Amino acid sequence: MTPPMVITAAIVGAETTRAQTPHLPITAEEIGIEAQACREAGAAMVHLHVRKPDGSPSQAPELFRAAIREIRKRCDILVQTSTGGAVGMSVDERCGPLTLTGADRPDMATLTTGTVNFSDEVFWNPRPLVRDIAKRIRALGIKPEIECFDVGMIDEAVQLAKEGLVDLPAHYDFVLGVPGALSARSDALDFMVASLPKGSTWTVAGVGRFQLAFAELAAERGGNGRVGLEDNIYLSKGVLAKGSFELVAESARRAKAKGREIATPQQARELLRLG
Ligand code: KMH
Ligand code: ZN
Repeated sequence: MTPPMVITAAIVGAETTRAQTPHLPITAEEIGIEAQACREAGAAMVHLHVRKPDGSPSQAPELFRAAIREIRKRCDILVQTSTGGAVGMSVDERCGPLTLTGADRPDMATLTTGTVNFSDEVFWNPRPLVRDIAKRIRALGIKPEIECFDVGMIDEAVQLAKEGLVDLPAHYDFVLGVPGALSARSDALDFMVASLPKGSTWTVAGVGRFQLAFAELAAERGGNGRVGLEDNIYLSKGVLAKGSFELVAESARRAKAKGREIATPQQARELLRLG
């Protein structure tokens, strides 16, 4: 039987600006309110970045702590913190949220396993840096989501498992449609899925106009979907989403139309083997 679909809401990101959409949450309270709305719309997890008060991206632990507290006081949604941050950040900066422990500890953290062109910039992930982040995620006792912008990043996760830095079966997120990287094509998604080690779980994050269509494809193929303002600000052509929650609601509606149940945070915890 096909398991319930885990919807992840990428509610902040590092690149989306308030000039592009007034609906982007920036303060801890705005992030908490948006996370709750996404939970009510069907999301089981938030993929979390944070911003300084001026809206610029940050990986500061105190900003993550404040946002996580605002989220957790409102709802039971799982919190996956970014270790990607924004292009150009140092590894220590990127790993800021991995210093949070106790009640503030994230449920998951991202781990990108290779370097990729990221629009006109480079998202820099050389192998020693990937191993450094993998060790810090492991030391915190949480599970990584392997961020794959191309298929070689799946193979690198297998290599990390051989080195004892990642456990298999792992959970992967395929980011498709970043300008300069692998485009959002259904055959690319199929190749990614076919390249996974047995027992893996996966999510797809389609960028821009591909977002909802790829969450729907994931629903059809038994996978999971990521939507939200980090990757796409439009609900339909020219119509801004009033928040990530509208994108979550639409992908939940489409998934249900394909016969998929929507996972609760507790079900997501079990399906993704978060412990
Ligand atoms: N902002 C991108 C450069 C992640 O969160 O792990 C990287 C990113 C991936 O968003
Ligand atoms: Zn991110």
